[in-house]
Amino acid sequence: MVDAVVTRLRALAADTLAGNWEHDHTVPSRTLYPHQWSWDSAFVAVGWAHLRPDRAWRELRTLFAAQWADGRVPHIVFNPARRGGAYFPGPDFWASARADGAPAVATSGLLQPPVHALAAWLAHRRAPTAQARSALRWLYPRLVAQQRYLAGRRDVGGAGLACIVHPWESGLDNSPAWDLPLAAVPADTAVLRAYRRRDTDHADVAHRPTDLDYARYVALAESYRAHGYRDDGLPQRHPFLVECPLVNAAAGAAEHALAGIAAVVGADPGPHRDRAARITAAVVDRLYDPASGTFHPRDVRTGALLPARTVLGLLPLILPDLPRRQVDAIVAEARSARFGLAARMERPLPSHDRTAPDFEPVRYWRGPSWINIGWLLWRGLRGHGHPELAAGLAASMIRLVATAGAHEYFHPDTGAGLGSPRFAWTAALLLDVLA
Ligand code: 9YW
Repeated sequence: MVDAVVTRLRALAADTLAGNWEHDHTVPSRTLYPHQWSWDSAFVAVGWAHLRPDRAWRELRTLFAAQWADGRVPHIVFNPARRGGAYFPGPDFWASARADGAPAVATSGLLQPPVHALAAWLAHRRAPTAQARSALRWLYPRLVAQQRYLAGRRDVGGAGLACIVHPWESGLDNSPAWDLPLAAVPADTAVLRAYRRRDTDHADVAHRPTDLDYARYVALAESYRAHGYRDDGLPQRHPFLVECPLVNAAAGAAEHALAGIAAVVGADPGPHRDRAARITAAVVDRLYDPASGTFHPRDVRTGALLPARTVLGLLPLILPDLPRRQVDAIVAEARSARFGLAARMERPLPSHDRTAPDFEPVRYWRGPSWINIGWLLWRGLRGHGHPELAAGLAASMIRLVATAGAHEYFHPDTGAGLGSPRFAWTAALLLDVLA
């Protein structure tokens, strides 16, 4: 790539991250998302590590300072200076102060994919300074507690995988992956009369989840909140319980990262390696479908795999110890017309099977291309010996940002920028891809 383009992109990314920095964390977007989001912070830390490692560590420390007593890392930490401002559902809705074990600061009660140990490990590898070691010493027991929560209270299915209780926990809110289990959640858009959606103040309605989606999101969150966000008895009372390939692949990758971190902080890496192997085996055993040749979420309420072939199916590739058979299957799925991965990509990687009847090119996680997903797959391809495909994907991601800017997501045919125009993880992960 031409040096001038790389220099311009690095400057754009640095400027976007600096513009979204908010005293001790980075907001995903100044307009749409004015608080701290969990997995955004992990991606953002990977980017800050290239520019200002102090901010990478600050970002993670701020997030983990809001960890709950049971180990869960909340998916949103509300900035008290912004009060509820401009985001729904805000702190009054979540009412975390009323739940046992919640931190002093207001948070949501849900989680997001646990990509934080990986981010901390990458940040340390980039700049292994005394500051980084000290941050890792502080983070290590907290990252371990996060994993313990997932492997313990959230193992609702009893097979060694974590369950999500809400589509928001997958990070891919309105992915077609969730259509079937969501359809079973009783909800009526009338519930929204009590609230006001704020996302559609800032983004095109056609690019966002629908009102019916939101009614179900609210119903699920209210159901979890009604029991103080406790996880005992979920099968008897909670209408959405799913084992997600991304959340569990991230948990497995986290154990690999924790093995590395343990060695730095003087702890024993062995148990992390054992747990990593168990998670990978459970992901393959429970979520791989030999008939479709890809991974699917499993609905714990019905016991069935969910049939949609979304990009979630490709993400177990981030597991360093994924067996060769499943690696080959994912690569074949990614190279198929459904996702179009190639050493020279014609179009960006979509978030859903582009040949499916429910593929929607502008609606959020139902088709558009996202840089965080591309980055995860890019890492997986490099780790499993596919440098040409990884380079093709990287070139496609760089082209998107070079042409449209650091958008939240992109049109999967034209590459046009969609959603927030100055989005933190797009900037952060671009820096990593360019490095
Ligand atoms: C929402 C902040 C978050 C991401 C999620 C994404 C979206 C919040 O924004 O959820 O209100 O729609 O789906 O992955 O963390 O960037």
